[in-house]
Amino acid sequence: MSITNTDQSTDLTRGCWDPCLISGCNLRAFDAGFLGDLSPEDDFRLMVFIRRFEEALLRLFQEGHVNGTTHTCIGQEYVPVSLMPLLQTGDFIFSNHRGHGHYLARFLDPEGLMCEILGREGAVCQGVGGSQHIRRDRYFSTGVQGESVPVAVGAALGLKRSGAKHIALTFIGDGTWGEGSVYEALNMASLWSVPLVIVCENNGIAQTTPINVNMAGSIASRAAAFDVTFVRVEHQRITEIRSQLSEALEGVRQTGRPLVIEMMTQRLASHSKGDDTRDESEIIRMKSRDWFEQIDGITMERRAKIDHDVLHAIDSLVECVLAREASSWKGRS
Ligand SMILES: Cc1ncc(C[n+]2csc(CCOP(=O)(O)OP(=O)(O)O)c2C)c(N)n1
Ligand SMILES: [Mg+2]
Repeated sequence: MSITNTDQSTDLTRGCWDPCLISGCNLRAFDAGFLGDLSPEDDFRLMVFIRRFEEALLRLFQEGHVNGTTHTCIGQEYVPVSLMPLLQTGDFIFSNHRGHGHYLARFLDPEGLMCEILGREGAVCQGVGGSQHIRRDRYFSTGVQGESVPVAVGAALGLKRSGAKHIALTFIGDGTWGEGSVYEALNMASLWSVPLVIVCENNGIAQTTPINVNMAGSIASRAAAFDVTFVRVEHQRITEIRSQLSEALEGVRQTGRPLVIEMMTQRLASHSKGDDTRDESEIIRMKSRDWFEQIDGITMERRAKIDHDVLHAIDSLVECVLAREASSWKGRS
């Protein structure tokens, strides 16, 4: 099977990934317009999918199959899963080094992403981007902290000039508020009134540095200094997050004013691979608060069934991707 990514004119060789291997058979990439159709099971399935995909990546790294590095969003999966259905095809998304969940929730393309990270035929960016540097349609990721915010301001300015009611949304971490480019960008976004949304995934740590030793003041007061609206989300309940944020995002579309969203979250795995200096008791405490343990509205049996099916689908995906030839750069067409 061949899927043409029209915006990039990239022919992606496909064939490893069959969403129907997973119970419910309605795992799909998010796009605006079907928020009402989403059930707690749909959300759970996608979050479990992202988690198991990344756990497989960590194993593949250990086995020497991953080129470059990789960072997982284990613990934070609910952030993109809550947000993506609030976004539209015409919106820009700028992701960061911890971006697999952002990509999977946007496109549901585990095959293209895994091929990209492993450098195999079928890779979404022909294997030259790896884990951190993906471009597909209006989705971009970068491993350079703070790079995306000024670029997103430019995209937002373009949207404003075109008259489209779209937004440019960028995911950053709490530690990325240490980059000066973020402030230059916020200043211009506010002065120019452009539809920029910064989503800060505040997991309280930047690599091995806890937030209390790297940030004076607060993210709220930094947004206020630039006269930018600020919203904080303090829990992991997806439906409530969507109700809280849909109005705020609609406000950005209508007024064109920027917005900062702080999502209080937790990183359950190491920063990258095996580089966690946090105390074991802290990890245990965080795991007891993990969304996986707290999700409502799905029986234990259903959870186990979904998880089992997801694991099976991912095992098949890994086997199939590993059997592929190495990807090769064919240039831009
Ligand atoms: C400009 C720049 N400086 C340093 C790094 C190395 N680096 C990668 S991620 C990271 C910490 C990021 O912390 P945070 O913004 O809180 O995001 P998190 O990793 O917690 O998701 C650092 C220092 C980088 N990628 N880019
Ligand atoms: Mg952080």
